[in-house]
Amino acid sequence: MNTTRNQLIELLKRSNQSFISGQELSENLGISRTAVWKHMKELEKEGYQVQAVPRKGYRISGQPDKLSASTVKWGLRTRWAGKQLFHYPVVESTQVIGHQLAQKGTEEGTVILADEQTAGKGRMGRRWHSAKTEGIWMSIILRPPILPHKAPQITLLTAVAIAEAIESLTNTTPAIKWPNDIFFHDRKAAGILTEMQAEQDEIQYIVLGIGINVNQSLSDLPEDIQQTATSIKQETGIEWELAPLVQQILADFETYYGNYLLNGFAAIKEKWEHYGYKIGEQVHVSASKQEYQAEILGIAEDGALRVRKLDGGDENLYSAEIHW
Ligand code: BT5
Repeated sequence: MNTTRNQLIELLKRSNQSFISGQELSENLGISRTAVWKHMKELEKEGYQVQAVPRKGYRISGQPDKLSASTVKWGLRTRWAGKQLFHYPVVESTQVIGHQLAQKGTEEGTVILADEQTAGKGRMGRRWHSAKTEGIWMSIILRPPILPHKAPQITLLTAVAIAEAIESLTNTTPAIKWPNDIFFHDRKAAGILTEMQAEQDEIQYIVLGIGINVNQSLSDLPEDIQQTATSIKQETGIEWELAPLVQQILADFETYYGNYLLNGFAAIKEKWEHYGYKIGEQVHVSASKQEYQAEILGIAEDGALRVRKLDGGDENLYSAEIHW
């Protein structure tokens, strides 16, 4: 989104419901009054209700409920997450765009959003179903000053931020299934994909992918995941606007990520365990060619999954699939 539009949105947001004159906007933005008028027309095309009253100026009296760079910016309360934001109607995958931008040096916190992905990616070459306007399909570019082997901790703290954001907005409590899934009642509603470009002891960048099913009915989901997936709408019985959810996730993410960089992962462990799925229960573990039944104990201070095997032996898992 271009910077003039960003600034215009900031000014309109600040003036809240009162009018702001074309003159004031033009002076603040350093553009002509005709250019201001053109920007207001663009906002109108995006679905904003713009009131233009002679001698008073402009006022926004209504916002569209669809996702766009402007609607996300409008209520965004972050310092850096999503300050630069790109929105596309259709992409192959927001991850692909994230990598392209990150390689060009794009700043940390840049967000890529899409209404629809034609080749949404899961982990290990799996597909992520990302139908049009029914969910949040988003990638965030990060440049954390941490060692590459710690990158999985970013997945875990992101899961906490998503769980908290969903809970605070929708009043339903999700669970986090280690390492990267958000669940409701044994069904997956969201997944996280953390892709990294790194050298031996330095992360160049991370493209953090977040996929959340929001407004899908069961029949909107492809048949192969109808028994295993859900959406926030299916859990709450109502449709949700996407922009406020994106804003809340970015705000919570910014807090957890900032806290993590300052204080390390141990500070997040307790929060994670609060949402942790199947803690204290028996699950099936597939880990590096080993398969066994184990009880989930929680996570370690470095984010490893702590399990107790049936023979009593404890293990800390860094890479494994959990089934039940
Ligand atoms: C994930 O992989 O859960 C990571 C998903 C990340 C998606 C986001 S969307 C924005 C960004 N751009 C991308 O291209 N990707 C990221 P994994 O744990 O491997 O789970 C994949 C499995 O989840 C699939 O094999 C299906 O079984 C199931 N699945 C696919 N689409 C789903 C959906 N919409 N809802 C629930 N389950 C789904």
